Amino acid sequence: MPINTTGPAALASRVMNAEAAAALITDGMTIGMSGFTGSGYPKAVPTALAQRMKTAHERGDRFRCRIWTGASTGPELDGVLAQADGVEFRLPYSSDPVARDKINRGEMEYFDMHLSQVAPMAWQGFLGQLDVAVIEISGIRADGTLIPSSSVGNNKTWLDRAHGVILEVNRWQNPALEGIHDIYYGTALPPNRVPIPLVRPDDRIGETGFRCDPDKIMAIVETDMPDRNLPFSPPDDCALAIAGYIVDFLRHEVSRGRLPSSLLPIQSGVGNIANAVLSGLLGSPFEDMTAYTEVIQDGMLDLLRAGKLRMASATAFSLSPEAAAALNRDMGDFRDKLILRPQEISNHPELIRRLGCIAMNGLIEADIYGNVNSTHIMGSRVQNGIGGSGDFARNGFISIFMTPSTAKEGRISAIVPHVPHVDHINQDVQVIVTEQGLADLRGLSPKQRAKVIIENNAHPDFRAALRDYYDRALAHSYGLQTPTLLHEALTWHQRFVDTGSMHA
Ligand code: 0RQ
Repeated sequence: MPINTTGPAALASRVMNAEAAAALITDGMTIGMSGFTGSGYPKAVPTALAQRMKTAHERGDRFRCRIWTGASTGPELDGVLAQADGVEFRLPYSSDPVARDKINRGEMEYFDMHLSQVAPMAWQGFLGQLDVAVIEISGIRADGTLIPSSSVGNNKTWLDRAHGVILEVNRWQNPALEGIHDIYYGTALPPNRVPIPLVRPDDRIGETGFRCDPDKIMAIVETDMPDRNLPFSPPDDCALAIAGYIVDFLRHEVSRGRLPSSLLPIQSGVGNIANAVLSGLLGSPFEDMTAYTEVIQDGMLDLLRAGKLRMASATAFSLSPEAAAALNRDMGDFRDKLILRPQEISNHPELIRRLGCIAMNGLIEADIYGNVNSTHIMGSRVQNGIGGSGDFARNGFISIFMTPSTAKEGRISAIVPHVPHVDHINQDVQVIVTEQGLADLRGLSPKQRAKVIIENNAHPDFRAALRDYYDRALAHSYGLQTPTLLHEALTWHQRFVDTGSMHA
């Protein structure tokens, strides 16, 4: 397909290959890259940069950079840079296995933060200066505006804040993407901040492209490389059971008049269970639904195709390779039903609260009082990051968390006396669902929550031990608002570290 680079003629002189563009980046720079899940991230320049870093290291020279993105990216960005030992500092979210190991070995600093806060904090000056933006786009218009790619993330902010800009124009991206983006330029710093004029998920409040000062553009690299997201596994019995409980719960809320029959805009987190819940909604009675969320997964396209979902607003696509190919083929049918926005808008607390999103996110473990750990294994090893889960959980109409009741072939209980790391405090957690059942925690005190979580969520293999802990905590705790045996609460995890199992 012809590449759309009809931009100002002066830009023609800045077209170069990835190696030449990567040579503009030097040791110690802070680089803002595009990318949100495996979509819209630059692919050629980070790979060439990693090669330069490796060569410098072989010579005994230091070459490490600070990397900011929208969220996780693909192997040609996070993977290659981590392998080259080229990342000194990373924000705001990463799920790359090589980077994860480096972070957990203490070889890479990682600032895991709410995704809605990245752009504001960059503007507030809290994150330091940004040297270069490396942004994948799908074209340059004659007026010099940039046509975004398959994710928006923080690109607007990186283009505005960086001293220099390197563009990757990816011809693999479908030209029909043009027009689906909504880039809002009305954000400002306090005391000049004003309400964001979005009152429905399908409102368009911005422009279809990025503005970019042409004088800042240092390089334009043409690429033809696919986005790379992970395939989804077909939902297993556990995911189907969780999806079933959630659909039943939503039906119940509609029958009690607490939700309209089209529900409220849904937000769905990452992973196979979230995707299974979306599949569960296919067979549900709800019609004319909308989504105001972070990523558009396979399940959302199925809901759109079936006519159950009217439209979806997000900041990125997060599609399996098959679904990405199908979307590329059928983009014409979908483009009026999809909007991609900057992540400070897709995840904005003001908008999530106004729209009343139904937040559905995964967790690693929850405690019997409803505090949730989404990020750390055994309290210290980071898995991915908080991502957008905190933005939606705190501000949503209902905040639902879901997980299998056990991990590691049943050796670990996902329900524990006390989470050793807290991402979502119990006040932000209204419903917890496992394949064992659903715990509706709304309006319950800590002691009432403990009973419901143990009986409805915990796996039967761990229920007796949790009841026993809770009974002894009732008898011996310092106070009885949230009964806790301080030492024993954390030895659950130590037991796994010592013996490979949480079973007594
Ligand atoms: O480890 O890969 O070594 O086997 O954690 O667990 O079961 O594959 O779970 O893919 O659904 O992810 C919370 C991580 C769940 C995800 C989390 C081990 C388990 C496995 C992964 P292995 P699964 P999922 C907005 C929403 C935060 C961001 C977010 C996440 C690995 O949902 O990153 O919500 N959420 N974003 O074995 C020890 C336990 C465990 C455990 C799981 N209790 N103890 N290990 N594991 N539970 C979207 C965005 O922000 C982009």
